[in-house]
Amino acid sequence: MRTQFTASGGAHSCCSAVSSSSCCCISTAAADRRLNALVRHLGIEDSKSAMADISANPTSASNGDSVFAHVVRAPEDPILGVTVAYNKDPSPNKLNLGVGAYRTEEGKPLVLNVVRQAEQQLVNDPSRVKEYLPIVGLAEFNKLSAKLILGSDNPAIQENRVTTVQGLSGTGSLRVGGEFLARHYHERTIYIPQPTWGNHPKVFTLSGLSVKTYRYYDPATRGLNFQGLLEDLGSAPSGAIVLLHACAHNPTGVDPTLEQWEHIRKLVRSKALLPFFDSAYQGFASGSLDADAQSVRIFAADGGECLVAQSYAKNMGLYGERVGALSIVCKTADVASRVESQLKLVIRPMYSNPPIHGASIVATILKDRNLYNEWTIELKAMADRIISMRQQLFDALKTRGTPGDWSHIIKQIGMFTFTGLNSDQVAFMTKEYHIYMTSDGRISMAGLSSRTVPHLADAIHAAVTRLG
Ligand code: KET
Repeated sequence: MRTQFTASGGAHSCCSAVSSSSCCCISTAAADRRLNALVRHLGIEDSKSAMADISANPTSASNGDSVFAHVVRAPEDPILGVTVAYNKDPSPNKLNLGVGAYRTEEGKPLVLNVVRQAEQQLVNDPSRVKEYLPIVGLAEFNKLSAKLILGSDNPAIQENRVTTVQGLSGTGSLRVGGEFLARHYHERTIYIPQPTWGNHPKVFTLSGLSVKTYRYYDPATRGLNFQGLLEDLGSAPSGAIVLLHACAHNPTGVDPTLEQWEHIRKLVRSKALLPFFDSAYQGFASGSLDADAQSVRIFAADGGECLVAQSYAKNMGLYGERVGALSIVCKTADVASRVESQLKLVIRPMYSNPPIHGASIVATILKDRNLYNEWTIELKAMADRIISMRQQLFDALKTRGTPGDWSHIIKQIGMFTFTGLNSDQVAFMTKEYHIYMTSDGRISMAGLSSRTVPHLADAIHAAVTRLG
């Protein structure tokens, strides 16, 4: 059958190069004829009244208001909202130390050279297509991601006991893991550190888990509250899920030592708790991908089960590409394949299947020895720049004689310093110095440069001396 839309003839002479369906000069009369033909085709007798019915009642509440009139304005996100406020500030001296996003010494976002090279390879390859990926994502990317975090010689990988699915960066991977656990794991409580990344409680609550906290940080020492952590996990119900930051704990910058990790592992295993690692900063804590994966690897090496959510936002600078992975280490290959089949049922109605570009960049880098080596060098340079910012800020505060012990700035690791500044001091620094940071006193060291350190040190000094 011919379609109704081509019934009235060929292209007009004015636009013979285009097909009749996209002709630029179809008259209103011709369009009406086609519409009428469609209405006849659909069996609607009186096209005018049918059309009148369609247009007479625009959707609205019974009083004529918007059906959404009752919707209250939500507050901005505590982290991403800092960038919203920063963007509105016209001051030339403004400084965004809110979101954890790497900046160069010039204060500019950085696209890694290896990422540019990988993208170039991808565009130059004419065999690449834009088909849907499978529900679990790019197979090669998944395999390489599991190896990156668990170690390429990890027996669990060799025994096919690990199932990995591509996720929408770290957040999406945590969410898929959370929803899988809520559906298929017997214990619905997840213990998260106090404090933790602000999105954790929301992600896990909306996944269907019940969120509790364990002590982690001691404000008095600005270090780990190891005793509190052991007590709280020790009194968690057997089987409870435990969220652990793989390295570079956000927001505190305080990690357990390897010895303490070993202690935690024994406790977790003896109580049959289920570890769920959030690895958003592999390579950012020490500059070494292997050193930063030690916590996860000691768990993955003991034969027990665990989950790991990985993000490539920070360590490959792929923030907006939303590339991540969720791995579940299982007891047997058979369990792993059944777990994977259920992960697909979580993913399919959520976003169907993940995007192809970012995962292809990561796979291109991870599988090529030269690109991989270059990546480790660029990653180390980012980590080193952050470490040097710590030293510079510490020195600047010492020079100013700012009251207090600021040694935690150089002791903490990763992207953030948990300064100990309170919300009033933060508000003062934003108002008077146009420095933007989260209200808990966390600053992103990656957003700082040699040029901006004096400005930040002046602001901290003023905040501490005036509002101390
Ligand atoms: N886990 C942790 C611990 C984390 O800090 C972040 C991001 C994520 C997961 C998720 O990152 P993703 O971009 O989904 O891979 N943290 C920074 C950005 C944010 O809040 O979204 C931050 O704390 O600034």
